[in-house]
Amino acid sequence: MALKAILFDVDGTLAETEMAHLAAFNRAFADWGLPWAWSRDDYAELLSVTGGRERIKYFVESRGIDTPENFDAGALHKHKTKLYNESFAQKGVPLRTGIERLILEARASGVKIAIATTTSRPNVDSLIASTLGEEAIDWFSTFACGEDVARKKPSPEVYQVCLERLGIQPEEAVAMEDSINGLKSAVQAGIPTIITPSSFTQGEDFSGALTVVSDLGDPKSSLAWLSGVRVEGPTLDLPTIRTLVEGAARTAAE
Ligand code: XBP
Ligand code: MG
Repeated sequence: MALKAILFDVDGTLAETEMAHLAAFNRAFADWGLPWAWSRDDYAELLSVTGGRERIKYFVESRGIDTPENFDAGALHKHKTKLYNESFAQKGVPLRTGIERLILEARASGVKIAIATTTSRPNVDSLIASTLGEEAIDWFSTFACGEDVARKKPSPEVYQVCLERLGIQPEEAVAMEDSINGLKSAVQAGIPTIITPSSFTQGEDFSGALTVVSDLGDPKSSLAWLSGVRVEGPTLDLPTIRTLVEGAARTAAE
C-alpha cells in the first residue's frame, strides 16, 4: 500500500519541549502557592503518565499529598498551559534535526502530514507557529490532540482518531514517535512506527518499532542507526520511509 500520511507526535519528536513543560508546571505550582517543585529526575519518572492533568493527579496520589480545599487539577493544568504558551513568546524551542526537511519533502510530494499527540492543542499551535511560521498550521491535514480523546497514549485512541479523520488505513500511514507510550499507541492502532528517542526517552524499550534512529539527520550531521531495520545515513528521507513502510506491509502479508 502506498504511503499517504506521516503522523507526527509532538513532545520529544518534533522538538525537545519537555524542559519547557517542566518549567511551566513549576511556575504554575508557585503561582498557586503550592510547595511543589519537580526536579528533572522527578519529571523523568512522572513522564510515564501522559497528559499534564493526569500527571498532576498521579503526583498528588502517588505521594499521598494532602491538597488544599477546592484544589482543582484541571484548573491548575489550564494555568500551566497558559504559562507554557506564554513562554514561547519569549523563548521558543527549535525543531529537532531533520523535522522541517521531512515536512517540506512530504508537502512537495503530496504525502499528508498530521499530528497525533497527548499534549493540548494550543501547545502544538505555539510550537508550529514559532518554528515554521503561522501559515504552517494549515499545512497539517488534522490535529488529533489530548482534548480529542477519552484515553491518552499508550491507548491507540489518538492515532485511531487521526486515521479516521484522514480517511486512510493504518498501513497507509507512518507514525513518528519518541517514547514507549507513543510507540505502544501507534502500534496498537496498526501503524508502522519510526522512533527518534528524545532526551527523556533514551533507553526505553523500542521493540516493535520499524526502525530506531538518533534523529532524522541532516546532510551535515548524520543520523545514527540504533535498532530495527538498518538505515544508512546521513538522513532519513521520504523515499527511504516509503521503502521501510512498504517492506513492513510485505512482511505483514507473508
Ligand atoms: C507528551 C506528554 C504531554 C506533555 C504535557 O505528549 O506527555 O503530556 O508532557 O502536555 P506527546 P499537557 O509526546 O504525545 O506529544 O500538559 O498539555 O498535557
Ligand atoms: Mg512524545
